[in-house]
Amino acid sequence: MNFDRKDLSNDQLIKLYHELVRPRIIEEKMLVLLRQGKLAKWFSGIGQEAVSVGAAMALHQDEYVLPMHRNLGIFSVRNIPLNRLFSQWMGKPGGFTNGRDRSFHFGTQEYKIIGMISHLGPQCGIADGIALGNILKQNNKATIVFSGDGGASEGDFHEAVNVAAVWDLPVIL
Ligand SMILES: Cc1ncc(C[n+]2csc(CCOP(=O)(O)OP(=O)(O)O)c2C)c(N)n1
Repeated sequence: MNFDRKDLSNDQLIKLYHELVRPRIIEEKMLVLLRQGKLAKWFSGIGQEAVSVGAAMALHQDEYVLPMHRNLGIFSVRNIPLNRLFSQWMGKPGGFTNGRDRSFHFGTQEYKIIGMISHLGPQCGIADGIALGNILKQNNKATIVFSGDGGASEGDFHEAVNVAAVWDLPVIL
């Protein structure tokens, strides 16, 4: 089979592969903990790793990402120490919400990740705001926001897409 490697070096391809495998290994561990009843819930992104990993790797570390519930690859590519991530998901101190909860709905300014808004749709508008802020500050940065089919049936989604287009915002959805 002819593999189209574009102009990527062996080192770049190996790095991409490692970044793809890392969230898969984390997920497999989380699914075991879920079945053992040690975890309340987990949203699997198995098979979708490349969506998050590719997006995160295309960005600079100081560009904001607004992930959804299946975007573990965003967190792993940003190199958040695993002990902090697992502490967060297990509701232990040392995570990002000091053990107050054990969900994916957390953000961290340190890693330029905005915590997911539970309601599908509204975080697209937040991405517009971040992108507008970057334009006003003349920062040449992109912003990535994730949304699924669920969000696409919400009015917030359509307003945000419209605003991004009308204001020519550097938002990737
Ligand atoms: C406005 C709103 N309605 C309903 C929900 C409940 N809810 C959470 S995730 C989800 C499904 C999301 O579907 P999709 O975006 O296609 O992603 P998937 O989970 O299928 O990967 C729903 C309906 C919600 N969070 N917000």
